[in-house]
Amino acid sequence: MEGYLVMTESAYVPPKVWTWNREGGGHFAKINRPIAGATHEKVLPVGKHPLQLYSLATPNGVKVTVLLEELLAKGHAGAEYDAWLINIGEGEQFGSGFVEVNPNSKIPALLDRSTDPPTRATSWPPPMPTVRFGIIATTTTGDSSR
Ligand SMILES: N[C@@H](CCC(=O)N[C@@H](CS)C(=O)NCC(=O)O)C(=O)O
Repeated sequence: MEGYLVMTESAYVPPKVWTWNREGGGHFAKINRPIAGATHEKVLPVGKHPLQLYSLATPNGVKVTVLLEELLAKGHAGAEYDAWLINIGEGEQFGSGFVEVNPNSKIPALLDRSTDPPTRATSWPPPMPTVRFGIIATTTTGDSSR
């Protein structure tokens, strides 16, 4: 069947009661856990801009960087940000500071420190680009039509 992907493995049958197979499922299954929360204390670094981005250059991790860079290229100075590396391969998404910003322990996570208290903008939920674009567009130029 040229041009088609042929599935050779049998269909996945979910177990009645799920158990965590830490070693199964490859690299990313190993870093995921069936429970939420911090595994260790780690204060996040904070830079000079209101927007603090905590992420890593994975396909999902670059989404907010792309958004902010597009806004900056369009002249939205309010989209200036400090970017900090969260190495999910090393479990840094389970540090206490990161979990405070995003309890789901997923990158990318964005913190807006221009509000009191700071606004936690993470993509799970709500969809971050929509929320962030609205906030950035209205707070930087007052013109959200561009
Ligand atoms: N819905 C989110 C998903 C974010 C997501 O899945 N991030 C992954 C990396 S690409 C992550 O943080 N994984 C770490 C973990 O699950 O512990 C999005 O589209 O940005």
